[in-house]
This record gives sequence, C-alpha cells and structure tokens, in this order.
Amino acid sequence: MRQQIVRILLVLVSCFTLTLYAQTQVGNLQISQPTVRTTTPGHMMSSAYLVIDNKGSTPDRLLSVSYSRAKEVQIHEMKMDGDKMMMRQMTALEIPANGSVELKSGGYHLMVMGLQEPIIEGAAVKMTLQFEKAGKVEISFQTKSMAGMKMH
Ligand SMILES: [Cu+2]
Repeated sequence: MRQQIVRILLVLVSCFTLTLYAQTQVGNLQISQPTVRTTTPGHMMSSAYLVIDNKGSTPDRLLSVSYSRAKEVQIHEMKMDGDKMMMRQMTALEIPANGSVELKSGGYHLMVMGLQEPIIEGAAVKMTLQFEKAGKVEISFQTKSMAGMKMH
C-alpha cells in the first residue's frame, strides 16, 4: 500500500517535470533544461545551457556541438582568475559516471558563434550534441530572453 502511494507520487512528479522541461535520453545520458539566449539583430553570438545526467557506471564526454544556423558552437568554461572572469574553450566536457554536469550562466556553457540570423523568442533551435559513448543526439533548445541577465 505504502509502496503503491510512493509509486503514484513518483509518476506524478515525473509527469510534472516532463511538462516543465523536455528531457531527452541518449544511451545512459539524460539531457534536460536545454535553453538558449535570444539575440538582438546584429548580435552574432549567444550562449546555451543544459543539464546532462549520466545514469551509467562509466564516464562519458561531450565532444562537440553543432547548430546549422551558426558557424560554430564551442564548449566554454568560466572561471574566476583573481577578480577577473575568464572564459576558456574546452576540447571536451566530462560527464562523470553516476553524476551530472550543469551548463549554466557563470559556469560551463555552450557558446554559439557566427549566427546567421538572430535567435528570436520561441524560435526552434535544434543543436546536435556528439558524445564519445552515447553518440549523437539532436536537442531542441527553448529560447530565453536576455532581459535582466548579464551577458554570460
Ligand atoms: Cu563563452
């Protein structure tokens, strides 16, 4: 009885989560909360964020990201260097076994460079992520307005 209630609650919680954020499963990885910042005309750069959960017992690595409407998508890391915020391009991003990595403002993020058109509110932004073990997966990013946010 008690177990059944717990199970029903879990189903309810996961339904709720699914409506809030689209989740994508690829191999042992679960990708959620993909968001990309909207841009103003003339701005060729944006940043994108997501959460990657690794349910597997071996680490995986995000090797590359591509977006058909941009020249390049880089994997970046932000770090404080003394009192300066520094940004560094990474060749790969490790997703630890049974762990997760959050790409967020002020931390790891995807840098979308050389945009061919602005990213407008509600646009369908699909990027392809390439993982070492889980392989390739296409993710739809939800647009998020820049208003009230610091660049990066
Ligand atoms: Cu960056």
